[in-house]
Amino acid sequence: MSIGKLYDAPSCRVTPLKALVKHFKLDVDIVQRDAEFGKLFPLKKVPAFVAADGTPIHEFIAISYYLLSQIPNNPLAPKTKEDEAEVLQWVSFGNQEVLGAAWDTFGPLTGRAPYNKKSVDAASEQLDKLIALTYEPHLTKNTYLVGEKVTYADVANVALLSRGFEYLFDDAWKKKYPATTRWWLTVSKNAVFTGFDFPVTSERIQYTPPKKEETKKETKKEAAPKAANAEDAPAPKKAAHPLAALGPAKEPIDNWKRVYSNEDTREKAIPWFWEHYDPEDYSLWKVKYKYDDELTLTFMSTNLIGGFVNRLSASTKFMFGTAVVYGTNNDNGIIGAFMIRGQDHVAAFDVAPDWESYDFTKLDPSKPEDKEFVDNMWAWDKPVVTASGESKEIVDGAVLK
Ligand SMILES: N[C@@H](CCC(=O)N[C@@H](CS)C(=O)NCC(=O)O)C(=O)O
Repeated sequence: MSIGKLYDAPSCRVTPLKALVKHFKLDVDIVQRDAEFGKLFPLKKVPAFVAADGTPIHEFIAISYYLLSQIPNNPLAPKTKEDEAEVLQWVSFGNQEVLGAAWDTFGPLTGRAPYNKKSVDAASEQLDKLIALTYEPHLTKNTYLVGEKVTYADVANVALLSRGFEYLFDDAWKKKYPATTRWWLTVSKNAVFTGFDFPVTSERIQYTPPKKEETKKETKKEAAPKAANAEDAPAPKKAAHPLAALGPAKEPIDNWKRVYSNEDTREKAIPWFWEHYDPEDYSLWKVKYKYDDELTLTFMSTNLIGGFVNRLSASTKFMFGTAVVYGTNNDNGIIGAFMIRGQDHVAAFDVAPDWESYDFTKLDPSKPEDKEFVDNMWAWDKPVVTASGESKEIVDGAVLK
């Protein structure tokens, strides 16, 4: 009978566990996540391990120690109690501090988490600071993290740092941290990692605009042949849009769209918006999907709002807005904020055949909570707080511009 089963996943926390299983030929089944996974591990996070007696164990460090305890005459074992504490120290440090800062940097840069330049820059600085103050001085004087030989401290930390070498640490970085680089390159080739591939980049991954920016660009392309002020553009061949009867607004909506496209949302665009917002010419609306309960995978919800925004294109000249998907697979919702020309939301939204799938609530920006809602929707950098008070991260969004 096997010792247990380890759920497989492309996660740098799972890699060292799989390495232990394979290198030390532990009798562990490495399995794909199944229906039982969600029942035993309701947070649905990996690593996750089920011992032979059925005990479910989560947390990278706990599973590591369980597997290490199964290796007879473990050559990775530290020699003294002090070394043992140091191994635990480095494993905990790598798992929490280092991977935390690394994820907050590479997650958004690789499109796996929402991008916010300030947060990414801060996380990247923090990652470098951790390395500069810990690994680099230590490894300048020592070959390995603990004692004179490879321990699990090295195995775990090399894996936990692997996304840094894969996406972030360019050649200049490697020159700046030669001891960390030397140690990482050496240990990543250690026999314990036989069969594992650790990609090494020479250039730092660059931020590629998320869908929000792409939507902005696409709309810009469409708008290009029109006059600079779209509201003054000649009427299209199709029947005039009812909102065209309102005539030009005092502050053309395109000015705002330009600021939103080109400036940092929180720092520049939002303050500009409130300085120029004219509640006589425009109104603001909270737009909420009626059937959140029926949403399943977040990417499907993202497709849904992308489609909604596309179908609103006949009203593009008269409105601006963002809609976001928040939450996780099988537990997500859709909400957005839109500014429209005039006060009649039906005229703006009923160009989209699915507009009745949404609830529309007029916002009053003289109320701080409504104003903050608009800010949060347009910046989409903060979690959405649901009616029941739960805070849920934004996964993706779409901009109508
Ligand atoms: N404290 C946990 C963190 C586990 C964790 O965040 N795992 C990530 C992958 S490395 C995950 O499963 N994320 C998916 C999610 O948060 O839904 C540990 O140390 O094992």
